Amino acid sequence: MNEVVPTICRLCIAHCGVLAHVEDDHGRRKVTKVTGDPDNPMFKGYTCPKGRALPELHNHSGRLLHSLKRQAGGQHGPISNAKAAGEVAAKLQAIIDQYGPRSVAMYVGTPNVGYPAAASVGNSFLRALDSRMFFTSNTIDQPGKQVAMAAHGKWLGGEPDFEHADAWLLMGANPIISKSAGIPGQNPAQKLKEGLARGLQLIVIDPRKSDTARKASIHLQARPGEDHVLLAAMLKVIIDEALYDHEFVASNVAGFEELCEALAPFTLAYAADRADVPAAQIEEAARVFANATCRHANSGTGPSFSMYCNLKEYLLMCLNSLCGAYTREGEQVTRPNAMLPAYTPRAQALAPFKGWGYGEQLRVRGLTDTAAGMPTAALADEILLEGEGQVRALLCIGGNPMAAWPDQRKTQRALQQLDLLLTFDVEMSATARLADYVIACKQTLETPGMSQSAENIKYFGTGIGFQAAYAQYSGRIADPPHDSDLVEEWEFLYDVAKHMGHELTFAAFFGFAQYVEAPLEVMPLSLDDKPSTEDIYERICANSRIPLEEVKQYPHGHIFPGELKVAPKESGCEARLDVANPFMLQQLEEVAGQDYRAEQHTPDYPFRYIPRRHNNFMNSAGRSIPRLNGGQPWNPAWVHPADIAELGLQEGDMVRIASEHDAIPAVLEADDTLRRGLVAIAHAFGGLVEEDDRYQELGSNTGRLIQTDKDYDPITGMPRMGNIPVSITAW
Ligand SMILES: Nc1nc2c(c(=O)[nH]1)N[C@H]1C(S)=C(S)[C@@H](COP(=O)(O)OP(=O)(O)OC[C@H]3O[C@@H](n4cnc5c(=O)[nH]c(N)nc54)[C@H](O)[C@@H]3O)O[C@H]1N2
Ligand SMILES: Nc1nc2c(c(=O)[nH]1)N[C@H]1C(S)=C(S)[C@@H](COP(=O)(O)OP(=O)(O)OC[C@H]3O[C@@H](n4cnc5c(=O)[nH]c(N)nc54)[C@H](O)[C@@H]3O)O[C@H]1N2
Ligand code: SF4
Ligand SMILES: [Mo]
Repeated sequence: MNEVVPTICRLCIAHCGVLAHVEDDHGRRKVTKVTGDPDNPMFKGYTCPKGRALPELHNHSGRLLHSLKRQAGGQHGPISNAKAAGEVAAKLQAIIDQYGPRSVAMYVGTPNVGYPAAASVGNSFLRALDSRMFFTSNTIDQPGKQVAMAAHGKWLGGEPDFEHADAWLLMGANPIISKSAGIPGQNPAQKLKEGLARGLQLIVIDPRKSDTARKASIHLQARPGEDHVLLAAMLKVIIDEALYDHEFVASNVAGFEELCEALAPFTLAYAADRADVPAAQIEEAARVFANATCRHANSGTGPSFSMYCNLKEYLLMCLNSLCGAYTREGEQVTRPNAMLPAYTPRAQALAPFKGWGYGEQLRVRGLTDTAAGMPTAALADEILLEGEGQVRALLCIGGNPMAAWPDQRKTQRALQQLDLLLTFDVEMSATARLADYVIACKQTLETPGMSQSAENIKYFGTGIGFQAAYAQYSGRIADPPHDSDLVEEWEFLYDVAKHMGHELTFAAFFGFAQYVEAPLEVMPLSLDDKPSTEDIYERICANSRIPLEEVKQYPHGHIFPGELKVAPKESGCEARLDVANPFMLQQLEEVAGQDYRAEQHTPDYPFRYIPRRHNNFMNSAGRSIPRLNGGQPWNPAWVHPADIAELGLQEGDMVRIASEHDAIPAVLEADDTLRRGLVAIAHAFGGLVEEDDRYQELGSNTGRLIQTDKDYDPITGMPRMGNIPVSITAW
């Protein structure tokens, strides 16, 4: 049975169509090699190192083959999934009986993009318990995108096609590596190359000459954290020089005059001094963007982490709206639906909507539910803070709080205090090591997959998704390892719900809370008749524009025909894109009033920590695979070579990186792509707090440098996770 089977890599949201080489392993289908699929019309043979390591990820010796339960002595011992489901049901019931439903919280992490049923059944499970404490990694990622969309509104014609653009602005995104921000993720390096060949002007704002910035026509290698100042100055140039789209603004934008007034302090000289880039460069970037005919501006995680995440995203939206940088009436829609329901994109605004201050209230920092979801940065406090409503049980679906949440020390204290910590994982993550139950899961190639999630991402404002009516479905192509007892996340929760006597109803959700393109499909999952994952996917796709059966006819994926043009504005539509949201303008005023020179001058902590991603790892996943870590399982601290020399240190030295809040060990590595005075470290590494001396095996946890309750966003609770003042000293 040696076969080459087309399937989908679901490690990241790009969802590349790949070929899996499957061999017979004593009656089990085992994946031995993954390569690009030249017959896939969207990806045309493209993969990345992580996708090619799928066989190792599925078969490595550290993979969990059985679920585990923490024993009395603290060690973990195996438990069957059937038994674990019964025990967990009883424990949850006891906790709810004693403390109420709010004491149970759920956290959903990044790998869920590969499992369309997991998060929706998870959400349904929590609602069945009557808890609203549902958190995701979104509020420690780019929550400003959804918050800003609520404040600004959204253009329902969508964004222009990168492949026809003559200018593009990327603020703190490195899509060549991340495949997840700002430009389409299907072989982004090739897409950029083609763009540059046709004369695309790429504008990048990044303190680092990243793989993407290296290709830029204009690279503003600014100080981190000053993106909103640069955007404000660019907007001011565009307004002062009357370069904006007068007709678009007159018919679709509200608040123009107030915005002009609020931008007054942000002169070129001010922005140039504050962000430390030449004024002429900011001016040129503004002119190039405004004068292009097909363009858009988008961002990634860098600016999101360095404070004012909502304001930065909001000003990006203002830039797009003043320039009318959208797909307009009669033009071809960039992201038509295939596995999502058919819809009519219109040349009109979706009016702003309430984006925060509603739903479940947190007990700390005045935080509430938001358009981006519940503030995850405050969940550790919700666990630690005693009193009514205290969280006592946490269920993690494919997430790793110990690696990813801000303030690792506090996170560990919180996780250790829980009455019940359950995590679904495929290996013994740092979080799993603290868990009462570690539920061992099937991996992507052992479950069916479909491209719908990668299509759905367009609603999150990340500028990615498929630029065509592309769809692919893959059945299960590998079997779980011999002698294993693995489940899918949704199935385990279904079994727990059944023990508790709760019927689950889950909603297939297309769009976002305030804007749903197709009627919500609410589907009961009968307790008497357990569906299969395939049944659930069929139901999720019940209203797909291209029926699932038809998608299945094309195992290598297919671009379905059917041009979709932006329809005219509905008669009577008065919705406008708001460029003068009071909260945002108040933040702009606050920024203008800051003593920025004092804030930038932190002599005790002379460096600034900034985040960046590593090509070979997907957050904390992949670190244990020699093929991916190349024998170096730690994450170095990248510093400019001149700074290393000035510190009297050398590459390879072990150093102490300290913020005002905490400190971590790290290994120095020279990187001359950085601005001077910065230290960049990839996130999601590290073991437990007490394991710093194992840094060469486990890496350094950047979350430790972050304080959650000092500098934080008042809406999403996201703390300063970048542009953190730090010092570097020999260990
Ligand atoms: N300091 C700092 N903090 C950050 C960031 C940063 O840049 N710097 N980035 C933030 C961002 S953008 C994000 S999205 C979050 C990420 O936050 P998380 O999503 O919580 O972190 P991951 O490391 O992606 O956690 C994934 C976990 O799922 C497990 N896993 C892998 N594959 C599977 C699978 O197939 N099934 C199951 N059940 N589990 C699986 C992995 O072993 C790992 O334990 O972190 C945020 N935190
Ligand atoms: N290979 C790989 N791919 C991934 C991931 C991974 O871990 N590895 N993680 C996935 C996840 S969860 C996400 S959210 C996406 C993220 O995707 P991206 O946002 O593209 O992530 P990064 O590659 O870290 O790029 C962030 C850039 O911001 C810059 N930067 C840092 N601080 C600032 C600042 O204050 N202002 C500006 N303008 N720039 C700044 C950094 O130098 C860096 O080049 O990637 C996804 N894809
Ligand atoms: S880009 Fe993402 S989906 Fe594509 S092969 Fe790499 S990890 Fe997999
Ligand atoms: Mo992320």
